[in-house]
Amino acid sequence: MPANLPPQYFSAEKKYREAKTPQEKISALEEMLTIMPKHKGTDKLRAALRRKLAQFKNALEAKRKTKKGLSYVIEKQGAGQVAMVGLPNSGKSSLVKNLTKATPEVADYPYTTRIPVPGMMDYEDVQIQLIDLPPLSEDYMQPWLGDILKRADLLLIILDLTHDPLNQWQRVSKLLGKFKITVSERNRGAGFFIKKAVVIANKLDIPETQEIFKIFKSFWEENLPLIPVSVKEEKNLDLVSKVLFERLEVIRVYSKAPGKKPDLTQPFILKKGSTVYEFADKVHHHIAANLKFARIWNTQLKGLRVEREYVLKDKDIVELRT
Ligand SMILES: Nc1nc2c(ncn2[C@@H]2O[C@H](COP(=O)(O)OP(=O)(O)OP(=O)(O)O)[C@@H](O)[C@H]2O)c(=O)[nH]1
Ligand SMILES: [Mg+2]
Repeated sequence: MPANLPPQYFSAEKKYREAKTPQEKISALEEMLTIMPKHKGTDKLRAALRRKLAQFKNALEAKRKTKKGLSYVIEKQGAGQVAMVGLPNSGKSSLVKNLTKATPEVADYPYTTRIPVPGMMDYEDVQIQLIDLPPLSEDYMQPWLGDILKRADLLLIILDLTHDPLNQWQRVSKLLGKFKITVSERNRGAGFFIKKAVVIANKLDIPETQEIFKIFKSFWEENLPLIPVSVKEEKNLDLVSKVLFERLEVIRVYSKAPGKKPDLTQPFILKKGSTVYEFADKVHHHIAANLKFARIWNTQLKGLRVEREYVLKDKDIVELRT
């Protein structure tokens, strides 16, 4: 299909060729992309230009980072923060778009996502924060990406079943290694950040990917959850939410005032293994300081009296007595 480019495009292209600094290159490339009509005939060219643009922006950002230490800090919200990790085009943005109200750009060319986009995913009566991120890649990676990944509670690694998933897994592991991050028990070098992870294999709706997944799974040696999904057809996405919640290793605890019904609308979120005392401290440090005992309700217990060291479980209802 012909590209049918307007004359303004060629003058922008001339600017690009004559540009000397990265800033000039970036603005010329952006101009070319704006002028270029969007249709099938220009898809390849647009992708190539975006790739160039990414390269220049990345170089510029790397420079800025060494000067000013540019980075993004995404404030944690909800039951935990989960960072999207994957090679270009694996479906990171599609997933965040599907599971949250956020609207990151989704496109069939690589390097679409340039900045972090957080969104909240509903899971039962809590919300989990997902952060869409630019891809991992051997060509160029945002220098601030490693900091966000290290700060997240959990990584969601997205592989694309249409492009040799085993090879992608190896590349992702190696690229995480560049930030001194590992998710594998089998690969724990000194000084590495060990992160929890869930792995999903996407695009299960495409023919033959079911067989590819079976083979991939037979080679899978990691002690990590591995879930085949189709974001497009919303296959297995409920399971992804459930496994993310489980891997965050948090519990929900509901408070109950003496003589009143429990408040089941807004659970407190605590780390797995938290005690009655830690719950009290989260409600109010004053209550923790004066805590005498507590009563617990759940599917088995009906108001059992427990001491402050008692370890709570997910969905416990707790009455704190001071
Ligand atoms: N068939 C199919 N296509 C999918 C699925 N999920 C995503 N895609 C397509 O894959 C392409 C890339 O999707 P994105 O969500 O933009 O991928 P990304 O990982 O965010 O890509 P970058 O931001 O470039 O790293 C788009 O054309 C999507 O429509 C899926 O489950 N099935
Ligand atoms: Mg994206």
